Amino acid sequence: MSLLITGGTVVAPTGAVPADVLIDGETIAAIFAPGRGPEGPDVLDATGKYVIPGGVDVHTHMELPFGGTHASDTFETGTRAAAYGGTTTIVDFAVQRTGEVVADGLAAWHAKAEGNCHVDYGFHMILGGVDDESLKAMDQLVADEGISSFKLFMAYPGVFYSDDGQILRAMQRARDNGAVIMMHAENGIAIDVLVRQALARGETDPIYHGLTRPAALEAEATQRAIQLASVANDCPLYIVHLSASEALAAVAAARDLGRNVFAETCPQYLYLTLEDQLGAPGFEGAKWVCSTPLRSKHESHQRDLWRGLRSNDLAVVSTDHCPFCFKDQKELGLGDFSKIPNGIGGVEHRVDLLYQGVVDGKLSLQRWVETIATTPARMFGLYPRKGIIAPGSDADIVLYDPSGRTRISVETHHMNMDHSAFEGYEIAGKVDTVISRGTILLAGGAYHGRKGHGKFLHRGLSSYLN
Ligand code: DUC
Ligand code: ZN
Ligand code: ZN
Repeated sequence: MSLLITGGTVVAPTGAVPADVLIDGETIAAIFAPGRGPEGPDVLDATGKYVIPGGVDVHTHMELPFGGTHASDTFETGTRAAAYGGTTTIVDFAVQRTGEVVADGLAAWHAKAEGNCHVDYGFHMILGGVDDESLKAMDQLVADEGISSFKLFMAYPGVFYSDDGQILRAMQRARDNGAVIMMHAENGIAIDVLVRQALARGETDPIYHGLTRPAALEAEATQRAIQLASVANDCPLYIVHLSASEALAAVAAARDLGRNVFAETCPQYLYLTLEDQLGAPGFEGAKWVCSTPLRSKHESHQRDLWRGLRSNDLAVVSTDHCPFCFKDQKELGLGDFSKIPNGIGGVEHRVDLLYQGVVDGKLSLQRWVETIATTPARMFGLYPRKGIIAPGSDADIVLYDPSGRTRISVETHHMNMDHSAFEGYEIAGKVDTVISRGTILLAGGAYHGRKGHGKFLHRGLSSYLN
């Protein structure tokens, strides 16, 4: 089936131009000057709308077993929420738990996702143990399984933690097989000392989650990861969920030297703060317990993160979508902040929240599209299939209405959460129509998607490296 999108403004990292887009089957067939497209296909009128590539969220955790419970979105509910919010590709994290065989962890993730997704999906692999066997498995995943990125943790001793020697070995392997190392950069050994000391003083409220994970320990780990990647002959390094100015400075310095060092941030760090959310009265702040934590509004973090997005020291905005309900899940940490499951759900709102940055003059239209779709696709081996409106690319397209409005609320969201981290936020724009591989998932407020439409994406190597 052919579909011609007419009258809209196509936005790419290189600019915004009025153009008509012809879809043939699952892919984009051609782009025409306005009014020059063929007669015959069905027409979708995009007058007054931005025509952007479907969002690519490269950091989600559907059904993740974590903190004594499971992330509350399944692949079905989470990818449906993603579709509602204009995200047509996710890359989730398959998990090798410590002591487990990598292939078994991967098989478990395929079993959770297959046949259940509303949008296309790929996997990174979390390595919970670096040893000879898992290093060999890295090569096999890159060569045969379409998995070209591996996440390591400098935090969570006894859970996902890798020591510096393990990190170096995995980086050396990645340097050889072409993979990207993704790093949770927080000094978990030092954090655990601060957590124990806080609890011993009776400091049990959610805000102490943030106060025991100071920016200095994010910066120290970020710097250490950058140095270890340097020792591993400039292994490509991607810092996940960066939240602190000091960590950003370390990334910027490495990038100034031409290093293959990259970072993402997430909407929660751009909008929410330690005082206003994590420090909410009573146990309310538990809703915003995530790691890295929300930072102080009295410091420069948010200003610097927005600036980092403009300068490309921050290349990507992902969500780190890791939802937990307040009732029975966040409540596991009543009386002990260290038992609150870490995570915020936001897969539905990333495209909108970053568009608000455009409205507020903090980001250009082009950088909006680049950080939410094009660069994540390039970074993680999905480009040009995803992340761009171009002939031959998958017809993953969002019509975005700059004259619409979006009010974020638990009453209206589609994520499986009993609260919203962004409750009451108003966006001066709206996801109008969502198309995934030529299939209309959302139009005129009506949802037409279905589970099973989303397919596994066999990713290649990053095309974003120096
Ligand atoms: N790190 C993540 O990337 N996601 C959830 C929790 C965490 O610490
Ligand atoms: Zn992490
Ligand atoms: Zn995460």
